[in-house]
Amino acid sequence: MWLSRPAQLLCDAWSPLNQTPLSGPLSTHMAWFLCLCAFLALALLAVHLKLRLSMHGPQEPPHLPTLPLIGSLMSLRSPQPPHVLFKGLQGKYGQTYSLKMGSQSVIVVNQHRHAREVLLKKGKTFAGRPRTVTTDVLTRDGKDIAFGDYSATWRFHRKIVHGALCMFGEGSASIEKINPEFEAMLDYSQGIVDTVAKDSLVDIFPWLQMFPNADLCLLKQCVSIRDKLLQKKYDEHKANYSDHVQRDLLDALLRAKRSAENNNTAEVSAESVGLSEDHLLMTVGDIFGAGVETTTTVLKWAVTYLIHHPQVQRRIQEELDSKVGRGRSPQLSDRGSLPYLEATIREVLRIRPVAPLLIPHVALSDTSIGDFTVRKGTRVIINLWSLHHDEKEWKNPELFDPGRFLNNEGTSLIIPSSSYLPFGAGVRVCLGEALAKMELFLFLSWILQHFTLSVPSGHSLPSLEGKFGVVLQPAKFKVNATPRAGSETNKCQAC
Ligand code: 3QZ
Repeated sequence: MWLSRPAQLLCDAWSPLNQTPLSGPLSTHMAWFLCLCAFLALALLAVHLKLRLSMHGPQEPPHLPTLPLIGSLMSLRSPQPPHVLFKGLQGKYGQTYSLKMGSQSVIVVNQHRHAREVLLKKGKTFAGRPRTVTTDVLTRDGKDIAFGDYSATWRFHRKIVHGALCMFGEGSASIEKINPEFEAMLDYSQGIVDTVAKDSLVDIFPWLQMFPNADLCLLKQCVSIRDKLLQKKYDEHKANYSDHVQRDLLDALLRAKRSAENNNTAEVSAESVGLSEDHLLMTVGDIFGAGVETTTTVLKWAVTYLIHHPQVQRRIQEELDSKVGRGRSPQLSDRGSLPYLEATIREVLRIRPVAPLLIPHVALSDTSIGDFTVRKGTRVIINLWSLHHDEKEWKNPELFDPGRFLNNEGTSLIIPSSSYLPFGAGVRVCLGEALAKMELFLFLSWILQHFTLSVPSGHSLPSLEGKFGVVLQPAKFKVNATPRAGSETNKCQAC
């Protein structure tokens, strides 16, 4: 049918050149032409079929070179941190490509349309988590919320924590004094961040556990310190538990555990399987860990950028002076009237996302991303770094400019691109988003109301390069906090 058409057309086009009747050597010419035409038609068919397949049919994403056993490790050796390397590989392989870590298939997504498909449209299909050696050590084989795989238990668990966080979010809980326990926490927590879930070799090749491994050793030490603290808190809470008072998250979890155990309805008792002591401890560990590491990291990045951009600092202070004044501390109710501060927080979360690769997802069944087929069990890494630094979505992405989150008049907040997901999205979206935004606002507004931040003389500006891990941390730096005129606080130097 359609095959004969192009051949026909081609022959017609050529025939005026053959004025003589078909005889002798000319007929051999004609035969050659026909052959040529047939060949061309076949070639066209092949190209057409290939195009059709690549446009509509199922197809594997472009693949990095792979060797048996080690997978794509050779292409991934680089002085750059993984999120930057993955962004760069787009040039050669396209925005969504696959690779192998050992024998494990991994798809890397560098653009927001595919990211939204994975997290939102097919959120449940991609709600799984991989099990790795380090996260198994940290979470007693995935009994927490952040690294635990998708299941009925996980859903139930998450619902309780979500409810508890909402309840304690706004104002009711007080920030405790810094005590030695808290300092110990900061200490072990850093050890965990340095070693867990960064796709180190032992996560790719679990058999490497047989050999001595300094990182894994440090992780186990830190986890055992953490476990003692968690167990102590758990025992205290259990001893003082009362059905009538709920002081904190652990009280809420204990209450849910008890009511699930006392309740015999089929639904609840099936779900209550998940509320073991281990689950509660691991969840509290998650919340402690996330609470400590994420907010401090964002604050450090905010201070870094404010030192680099004194004009941004000045503008926030002017906004604070005119909307809040000096007589009282800023409150959550001031958030609506301080758009420039809010825009600055958004810009910090864009330019240095806390988790530049989020936490890997796993496909729970055979599915697809865009036109690419995805096999059950494939890991999917959303490269938030690429989304937040996409040149097509952000003008001058490496430039720190809070103004991009404001309308032209600078009076109200906007989200200028859909390529912005600092807290992830969908089924596994960050549980602490609201809490984090409140904390960041309160800390930053208070600091800038009282102090002006700058580099101590003789020091250079802090580095903007982060240290990659499960959170992207800035390197250590020194900062001067100078009390603002009219502020009675003494000059102090912090690290
Ligand atoms: C940014 C690893 C990964 O995705 O003591 O907030 C316990 C467990 C060290 C939870 C890092 C879950 C810090 C930030 C969601 C994110 C510690 C933990 C884990 C902490 C968070 C971590 C994570 C998260």
